Amino acid sequence: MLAYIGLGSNLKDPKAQIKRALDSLNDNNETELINASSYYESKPLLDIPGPNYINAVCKIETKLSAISLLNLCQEIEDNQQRVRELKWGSRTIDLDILLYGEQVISNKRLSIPHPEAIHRAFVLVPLFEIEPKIKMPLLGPIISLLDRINKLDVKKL
Ligand code: PH2
Ligand code: MG
Ligand code: MG
Repeated sequence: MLAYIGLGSNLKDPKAQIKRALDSLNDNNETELINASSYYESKPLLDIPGPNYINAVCKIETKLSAISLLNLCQEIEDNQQRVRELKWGSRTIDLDILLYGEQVISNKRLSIPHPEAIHRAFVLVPLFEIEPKIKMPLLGPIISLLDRINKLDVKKL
């Protein structure tokens, strides 16, 4: 299955955190990293005080089910000492499953396509960089989603 994961960090050397998470995804026997976007810098959402974020999006090929992939993402977050505090608080690393094939999933732990992320420049812009022709389940072509947001919210590094 092809899947896309959004990565974000605004603490403890964010670029290194993202690199380490990408390496962990690739080191797993059931997943292979196919491609990763450039890094993008943006302010925290809703102007919540804190350092700027670095975000990226990657494409993986995986044998894992969606829920096992979520478990893997949370393991990687735990390994990088992520502390779960405030909903929108600063974090060392955040891995969000954006898309899992063309599946639409909605249960207590998982909503795919990721309901909020896909309206955010720091997700759409890097996703567009690696997959400009992608059509999102329920949502349509990425290009029309991009038209509706402010692309200047993110700066490519
Ligand atoms: N993630 C959040 C909250 N705010 N802001 C930016 N710019 N990038 C993020 O990844 C981000 C955020 C919670 O996951
Ligand atoms: Mg997130
Ligand atoms: Mg998350």
